[in-house]
Amino acid sequence: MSVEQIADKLSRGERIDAVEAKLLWEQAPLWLLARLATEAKVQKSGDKVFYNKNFHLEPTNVCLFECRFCSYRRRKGEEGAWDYSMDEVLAQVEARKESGATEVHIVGGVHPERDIYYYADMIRRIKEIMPSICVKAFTAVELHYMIRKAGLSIVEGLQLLKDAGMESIPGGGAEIFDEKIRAELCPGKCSSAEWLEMHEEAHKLGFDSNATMLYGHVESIDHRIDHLMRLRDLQDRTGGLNAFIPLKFRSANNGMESLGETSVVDDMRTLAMSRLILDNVPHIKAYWVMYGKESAELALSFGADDIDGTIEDSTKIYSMAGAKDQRPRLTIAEIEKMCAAAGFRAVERDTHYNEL
Ligand code: V47
Ligand code: SF4
Repeated sequence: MSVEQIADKLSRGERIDAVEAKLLWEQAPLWLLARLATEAKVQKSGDKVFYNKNFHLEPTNVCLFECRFCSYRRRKGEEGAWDYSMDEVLAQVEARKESGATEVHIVGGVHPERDIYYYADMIRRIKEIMPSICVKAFTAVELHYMIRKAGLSIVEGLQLLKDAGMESIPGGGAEIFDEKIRAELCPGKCSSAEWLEMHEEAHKLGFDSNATMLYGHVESIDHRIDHLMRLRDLQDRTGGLNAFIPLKFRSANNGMESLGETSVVDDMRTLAMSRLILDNVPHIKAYWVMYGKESAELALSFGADDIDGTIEDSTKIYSMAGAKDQRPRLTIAEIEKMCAAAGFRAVERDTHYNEL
């Protein structure tokens, strides 16, 4: 099959397989990927690019895992470690009470002394302060640890958090599903099968979720395609994924610094290919905090239809890994300008992609 034949297939709305995806990824000119991904994006979301008013809560960066790509985690008591008390976390929510935020994204290190009951209590108390806020919380890695520690089944653990007020699950912790690469990057963390199972069970219980892929380190194009195919299969089974978010490896201050970073061209090809392979995932997110604002704007011409949110200087994962914005924040006017510059219209959404 030729690049032209695969392009025709996509333009007819047909699904491509792993062999076709590889040929396209490696051989299609950049302009063609931009055109095909934009066609697929417009098919799903027309001229809209979604954003939300959100902030992150990162209760701690103390983590018992030692992912080699992570610039964020610290050991307890180590310089640069933080471990906010419940009151300190709630004070951060209190301070944002009048901000108009519709989503709080809670994520952090896997703290050995915290448990699911503590986090369920945290969610309940956040909802008391901001009753209408949507709690999108805990990567499958954090969930797996806290649920197993409590001796609960996945369904029991997720139900407990749902009863506390959690509505959605963020996409982190997926890294790369290939078992060999995963073992190299983040030994000891929940396996690929466990990550996928967590999301599948969550979807069955009525949560929606996102998925990510950490790329641009030691993986190959085959590993990226394998990752995307496993997500496409999950989505065929459940339909519960809202958005896919490719995460570019940022190399500062971590154990893989010597690898450097992949090019913007690679970033755009990866975005476009994600859109083309994941024909059943409605949204592809260009997470501007990780790319930087300029690349995020460019990403809108390569199939992305979401740029995450205003953030309000509330996350440190990427500033600690070398991202340009050390205090990440976007105003609505900036978001509207970015979208207009790419020829699209900014639309505010909630976590579940209802338009506001
Ligand atoms: O799982 C950690 C990644 C993830 C680095 O669901 C790194 O809406 C690049 O998943 N270089 C957490 N990436 C962040 C995440 C996320 C972010 C924004 C929105 C959503 C969503 C999810 O960050 C981790 C890991 O894959 N990460 N270190 C690094 N040096
Ligand atoms: Fe811990 Fe997450 Fe960093 Fe891994 S990526 S070391 S799980 S904080």
